[in-house]
Amino acid sequence: MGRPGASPVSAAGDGFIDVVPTWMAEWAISWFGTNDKLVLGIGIAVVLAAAGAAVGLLTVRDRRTGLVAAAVLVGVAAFVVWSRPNLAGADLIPILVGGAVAVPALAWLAGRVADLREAETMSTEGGAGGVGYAARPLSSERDGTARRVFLSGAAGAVLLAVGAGAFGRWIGGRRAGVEASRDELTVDVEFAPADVPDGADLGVAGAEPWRTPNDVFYRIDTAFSAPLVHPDDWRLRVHGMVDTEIELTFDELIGMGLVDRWVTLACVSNLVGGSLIGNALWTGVPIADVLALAGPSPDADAVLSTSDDGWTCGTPLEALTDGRDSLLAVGMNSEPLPVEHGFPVRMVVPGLYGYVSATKWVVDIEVSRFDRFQAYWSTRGWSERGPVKVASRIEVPTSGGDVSAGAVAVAGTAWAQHRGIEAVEVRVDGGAWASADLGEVPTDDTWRQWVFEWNAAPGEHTLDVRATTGDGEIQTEDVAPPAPDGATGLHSITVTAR
Ligand SMILES: Nc1nc2c(c(=O)[nH]1)N[C@H]1C(S)=C(S)[C@@H](COP(=O)(O)O)O[C@H]1N2
Ligand SMILES: [Mo]
Repeated sequence: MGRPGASPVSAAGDGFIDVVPTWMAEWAISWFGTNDKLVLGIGIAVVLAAAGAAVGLLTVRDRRTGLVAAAVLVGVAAFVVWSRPNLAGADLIPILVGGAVAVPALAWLAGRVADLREAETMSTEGGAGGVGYAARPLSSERDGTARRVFLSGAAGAVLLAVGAGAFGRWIGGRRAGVEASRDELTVDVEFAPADVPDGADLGVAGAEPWRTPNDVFYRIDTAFSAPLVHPDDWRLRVHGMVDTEIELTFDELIGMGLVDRWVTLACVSNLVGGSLIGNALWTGVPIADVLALAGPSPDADAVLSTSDDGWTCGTPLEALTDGRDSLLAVGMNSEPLPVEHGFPVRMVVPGLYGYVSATKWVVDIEVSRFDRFQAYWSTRGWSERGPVKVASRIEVPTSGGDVSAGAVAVAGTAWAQHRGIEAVEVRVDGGAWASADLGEVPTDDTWRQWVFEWNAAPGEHTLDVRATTGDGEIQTEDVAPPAPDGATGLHSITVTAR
């Protein structure tokens, strides 16, 4: 299963994400949110450009050392790509083609620089030799020619390198065989319309919609470029502590029967009041049905799932078999899963943070025990289990903004997936908690909208919100950071009524 975009930048990005310290990855996620990869990409491009410039300077000073350094740089890039868990041999092609062009180009350029130097030396000598004015125009002409040759050569080399990179990618794409373009990545499934249930969306202007459109749904993963997996090539292997090991094709999977379920997905890295959360109608096959085909051992307590690009995730077996709507999803809001959200198949488990449940591009399910493995984020200090913590946020009015004194609609969302939200309360200027009105919800597995009619007196005010779960837990005021198992604390805003 080939991946596109095996440019040195995306390859370095993938490798970098694997070796970067957890705190840095988390910092990037919390500061840049979904744009963390863009920032990483720019950073890597800058580093590569700097390394290239350094090698260039080195070559000018000492040709042999510089060329060896250039070859080493190409070798390192090839190694980073090669060490990726989802290596396709074709991924190496752009780097090798790029290297094959770049090193000779560098050697040639170094030769032109030497000419330039020589020309400069001659013009200086001309002056020093006292031959006077006659020598000047001649040598500066020579100087100018050498410079023109060098500059056009350098420009040519840059073009050549870019062209070689593009050619390498194209060849790599052909070689990878499937290398499906995104348009080809579709599935033969009729999806039910994702109509928002009556009363779920309170429609307050400025509040988040109850159903999150796919194109604005938050995205978190360690894949610098999303794996492109063709449904015809997709297989799901179910093995480990089971009676019978099984392997399913895409058609076999969807042939087991599709259901549609609203589930709100949340990231453990979400900050209080943050937006790493979204709600969608997922279409898929109950994971319990697939597990039942294999027959999990009574000694098993966990499932280790793995994505096409080698990311791993540990989920309590119970959360997949206790009757909740845990799915192997193929659809999102009446469409095939977008590539970024796990096409063609991903896991969705109500009530657990994404890092312990929501494996995108899932290809392998191993029934196991928590004492036998550590998954991707657990090895980086995050909690082995990640049940979603109850949370609530204020979406309107905007913090720091102005409102007109009088009736103000304060609104937002609260969530405690799989336990549900029973109440939301708002507190103005540290006073008594007052109940908000709640939107309808189809199940306990989604977030719930709320609205509070506030009679704002002129002046500056602080508003806090808290939620109570279906099983009676009141959201704590205690402040905790996202690591290791989810942030807590109350979302608070300040507004000025005029
Ligand atoms: N293959 C893969 N699946 C993954 C991840 C990942 O890094 N790789 N990240 C997980 C995390 S941390 C979250 S919060 C959810 C986010 O899903 P989304 O990007 O569709 O919103 O995907 C989960 N599934
Ligand atoms: Mo996450």
